Amino acid sequence: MKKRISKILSIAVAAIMILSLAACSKAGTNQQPTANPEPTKSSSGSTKPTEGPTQKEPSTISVLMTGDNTPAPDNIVLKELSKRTNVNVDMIYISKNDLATKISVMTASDTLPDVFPLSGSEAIEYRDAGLIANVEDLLKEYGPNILANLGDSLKKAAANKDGIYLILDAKLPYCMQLNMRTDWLKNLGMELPTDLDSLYEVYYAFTYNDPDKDGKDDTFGLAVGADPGGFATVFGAYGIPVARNSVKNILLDDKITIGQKHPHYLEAIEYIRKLIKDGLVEPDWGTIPNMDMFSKLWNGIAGAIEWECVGPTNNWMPSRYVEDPAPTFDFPVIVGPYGDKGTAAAYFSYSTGYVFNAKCKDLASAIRLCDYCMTEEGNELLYLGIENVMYKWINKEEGTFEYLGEYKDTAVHRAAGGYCYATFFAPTNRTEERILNKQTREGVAKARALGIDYPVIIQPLQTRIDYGSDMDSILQEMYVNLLVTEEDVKTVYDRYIAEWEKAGGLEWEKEATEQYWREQGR
Ligand SMILES: [Ca+2]
Repeated sequence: MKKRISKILSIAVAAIMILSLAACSKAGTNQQPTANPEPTKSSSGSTKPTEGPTQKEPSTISVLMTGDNTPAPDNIVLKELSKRTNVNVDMIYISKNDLATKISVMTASDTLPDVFPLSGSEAIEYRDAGLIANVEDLLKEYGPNILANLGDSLKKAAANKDGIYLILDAKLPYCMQLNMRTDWLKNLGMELPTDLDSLYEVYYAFTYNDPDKDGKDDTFGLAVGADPGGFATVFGAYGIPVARNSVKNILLDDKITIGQKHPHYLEAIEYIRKLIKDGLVEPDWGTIPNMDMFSKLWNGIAGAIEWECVGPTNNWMPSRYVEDPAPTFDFPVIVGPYGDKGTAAAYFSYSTGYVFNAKCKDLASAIRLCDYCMTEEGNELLYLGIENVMYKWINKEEGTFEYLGEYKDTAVHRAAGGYCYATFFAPTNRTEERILNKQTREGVAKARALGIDYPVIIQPLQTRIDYGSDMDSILQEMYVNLLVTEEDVKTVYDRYIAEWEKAGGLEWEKEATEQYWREQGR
């Protein structure tokens, strides 16, 4: 894939070089912008005088972004955005599946828009080909909100070693956490668990002590599947950073390795084995699809789930739950035997974002536009729409609002431009999080505050490209087998780790460690 893109790009760059050479020889001048440009011919052919700064007409800035909606081309949200920023926004909105092709075609035909999304490795190629702008100096003047949101993180992107080319997505992921039914705890006269022993006692009581008081043996402790993320809090109690679908890397004696090699990994495994053996968790955990796993929580069968709390206490609340009244939840913090707690920390993605076309005629306006989108006010416009026309706040502090009139219809709201552009230069404190209910917002903050730090390697590693999928499937198979094996757990573990090391793991550890310390400046 990477090779293919490089090839397309090098062809495109060659084509552009030929085109620009032709243009130069024809015009007899170079095309570098100057501080005080002479009157130039616009594309329509009319000659426009240079305007003074006070009466400057708004520039048109073209933007490419992806989404799953179908906003009307000239909708009121874009018009409002243009008005507020004094920039005419020319939005090209396409399906995510079409992005790679669209960028390739636009690159080849030299029609890239002023602002467009690129992955980190593509950004390096485009930077080296001279296609995207270094906006480091302009950001200081026109991008205060971008800098306030992303700050030092910008320099961590591999494309930004000698300038700032790639503006990262300011979104922070949600962290995994334990969501536990407090109405069941109340029925049982129990408190929120605080350590692994009291957690076991709660799961035991949720399974065997009729927490829903219906006289039937019809419940268990935890809704969970085969993803280690379903026990992220247990791993975290042993200091191992685990997120949804990923056990993170760790630093062990200054060397990068997998979280599965953490010295307390098998202790966490033994604890989980006991929960399974004693029947306290989803019995079909090895094979159950996510939706079926969730439904055990929604139907009052499971009393807890490890998931980002945005699901259990906000998005699913109350409509997904069959009980009336709906269950109540809290987020217990489980401290392990060595004092560890939490789940894998939330970091910005260092490899996705937007870039500015090196040929953009008004980079200052392009950055001003994007910077406004990275304010709470700008993101409110792009998510909720125009205040008091499309929506109104009921209680802004509480994050409650209502859509107005025809905009109550989601299709009408999105056709008018509401929601569609909400991810474009969204700030970290984005509207999507600000309209979560209070308990969920507090839960999100609590989970992030308890994040377990782990080493991040920014540059893609060749050993991951070569052996990544083989290595990952060995580790996933190991996890499931460790939880069910009748053999000695350590023997099984050693066998799988040896297999992983042979399948590329040792090579990966070497490359990852070297690359990590290089990126840390050692
Ligand atoms: Ca029962």
